[in-house]
Amino acid sequence: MESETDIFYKELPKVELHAHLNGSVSVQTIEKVISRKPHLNIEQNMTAIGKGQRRTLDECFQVFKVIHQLVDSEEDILMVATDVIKEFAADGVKYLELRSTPREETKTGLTKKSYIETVIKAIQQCKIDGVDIDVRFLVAIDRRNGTEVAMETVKLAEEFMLSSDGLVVGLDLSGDPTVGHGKDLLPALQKAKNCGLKLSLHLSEVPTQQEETDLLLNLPPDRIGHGTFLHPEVGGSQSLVDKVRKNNIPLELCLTSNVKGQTVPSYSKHHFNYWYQLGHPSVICTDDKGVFSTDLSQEYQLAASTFGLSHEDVWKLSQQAIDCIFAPDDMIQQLKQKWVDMKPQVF
Ligand code: 6MZ
Repeated sequence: MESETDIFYKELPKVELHAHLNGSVSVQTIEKVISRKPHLNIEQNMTAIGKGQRRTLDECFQVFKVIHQLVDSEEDILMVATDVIKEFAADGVKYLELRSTPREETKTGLTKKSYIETVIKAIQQCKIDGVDIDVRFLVAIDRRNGTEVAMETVKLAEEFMLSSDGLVVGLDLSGDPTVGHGKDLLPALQKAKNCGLKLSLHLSEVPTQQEETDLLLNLPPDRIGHGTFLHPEVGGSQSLVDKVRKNNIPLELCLTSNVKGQTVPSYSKHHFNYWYQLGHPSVICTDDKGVFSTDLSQEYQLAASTFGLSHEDVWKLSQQAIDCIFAPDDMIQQLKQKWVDMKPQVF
């Protein structure tokens, strides 16, 4: 049975800004995909990390490879994206920025272009079906694919930004942080910024990225994913923190992802506290709700119980996330009105 507290977090209107499409696939949807492809011999427990379990970050990246094997056609992507959007809506998310790395698969005829088109189709279909959520899309660059692919991805993202009725709003840089170097991707990221794409970059997800982070912060990005090792207490530096603060760059913070992926030793040691205490814009996100077996309500609840936030504090936190979205001002105003309309009389 759901307690009153659970209900508060479910009903809390929320903004989700850091969600990788293939990491967000639920058990139910994975089972549907598996049943279509029994020959792959993939079982559901190979695609998710359950309660209390931990993996190395490297093992997490192996999980994505399994999911990519399963989700490899337009039909799969349409189903997965539609289900993910509906699940976020059912969890009380009112605005979602979904991100995904376009892939091509010769055997199914999937191309990078049709990949993006299919995600857009899912977003449009959910709107037509009256699902209570606004969704935007960030095209992702997987850092391991290097300079040329990054440049191609930016070109595609730019094309879609101009042709998707405002649904494609930005670019994400993600992928295994121990592979590749941001300096090789800098020209592509600069080009993206110059053509008006918003940038959300995974920065300092592991401790060895100081130099890369320093370089990429000069762009500067519009938001930072994780930023786990930015601050001096964990081997970062005051100058990195100062750069982030000077440009007021919001952080996307994913508690369970970092704990299960073992880049953070426990919830209570999560860097949410550091940035929250500074009053720096910090947005609670899920990262990969399917792989890490979580949802956004649960992430807010965990942040609150770990760091002693009141319901009113939590409300403010979810409301402040609106200012960090990549969609233009009219969407910001609509969301702000929604929060006013939904605000409880008492907390
Ligand atoms: C970095 C991550 C990630 O793009 O196929 N991804 N990149 N750090 C993380 N922390 C755990 N979680 C997910 O979704 C899966 C892809 O998202 C990125 C990886 O590139 C992964 O392959 P899409 O929809």
